[in-house]
Amino acid sequence: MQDAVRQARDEALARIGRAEMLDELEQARSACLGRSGALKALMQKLGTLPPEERRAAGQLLNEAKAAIEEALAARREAIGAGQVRATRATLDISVPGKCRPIGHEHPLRQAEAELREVFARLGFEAVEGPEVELAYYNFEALNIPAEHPSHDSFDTFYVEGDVLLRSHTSPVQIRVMEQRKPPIRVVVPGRVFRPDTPDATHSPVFHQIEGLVVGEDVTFADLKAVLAMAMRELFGPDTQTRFRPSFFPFTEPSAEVDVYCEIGGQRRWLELLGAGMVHPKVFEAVGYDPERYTGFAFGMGIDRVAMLKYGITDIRLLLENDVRFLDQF
Ligand code: YSA
Repeated sequence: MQDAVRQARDEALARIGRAEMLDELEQARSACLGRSGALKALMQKLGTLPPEERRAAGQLLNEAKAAIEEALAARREAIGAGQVRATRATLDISVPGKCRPIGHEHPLRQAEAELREVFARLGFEAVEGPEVELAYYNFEALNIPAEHPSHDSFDTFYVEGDVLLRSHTSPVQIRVMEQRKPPIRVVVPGRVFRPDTPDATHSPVFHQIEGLVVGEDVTFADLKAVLAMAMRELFGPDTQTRFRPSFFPFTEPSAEVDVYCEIGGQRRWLELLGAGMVHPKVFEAVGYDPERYTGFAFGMGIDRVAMLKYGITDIRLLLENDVRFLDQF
């Protein structure tokens, strides 16, 4: 009897050890502890043994049952934790692999990167400046005196005193010229802020790329050539560009530049940038000799470039961060 118990126990433990799936484990359990299992049959036989043998065999049976139950619990845990490699049903090599979604650059960043590239090819170095700026750089040094009505066209969020959120990237012109001597050829991409009412082409937070070229005989013709070339690089060889006379206190003469394009199925001119020849007062503010140096500058809306490039009809879509929209670019 005792040999039969040991044999049943060893067989059960071996079978439990081989089980790789929960249903196999269940079969092992019922084959030994189930109603018609091996151990159950031996227990029933116990009553037929002479009393002197019965005690020892009973004890052995109890020990075998405890060992089997312990082995079952340990194996169940191992299968559940995935430590045992499932070799059947769960391994289906025809199931497609797990695809981790990879993000991509925001369309505004893509437009900015392309602008940096286009201007790099035209010989411009990219620099950056602070978003929180002093009124002196945003206004006074650019020949916009505090009491001057042109302040209004660059409506501003003030932080405190004469500290503000820059309303354009033009203050970086001053910072660059304070630090360097001509020749200068830089672009300055960055975020700017204005209390503009949001609509399809205006946002209170938007992006500009400033351009500044200073040298000994820089002319308006250079400005036109650089901008026309940049627009063709950005939007294709047939792109039409229009210069309209305008006014900026920091340029003389000044122009606004539009690009002819299709927006929402309609072809029309969209204003992309302001530009002009650097005003002599600006050179004086940074200690450059206005008799010796001339220069041109421009400030372009990056959000508007993204709208044109990607056919986006409303600027607000760019800043809502709706992945369903952004996924398309
Ligand atoms: C002009 C002469 C220079 O020598 C240098 C720069 C400039 C540009 C000047 N600093 C400026 O900010 N002009 S601007 O007010 O006309 O803005 C330039 C461009 O920014 C616009 O042409 C437009 O493309 C974009 N923009 C302006 N307000 C915007 C906006 N884009 C989105 N939302 C707004 N609220």
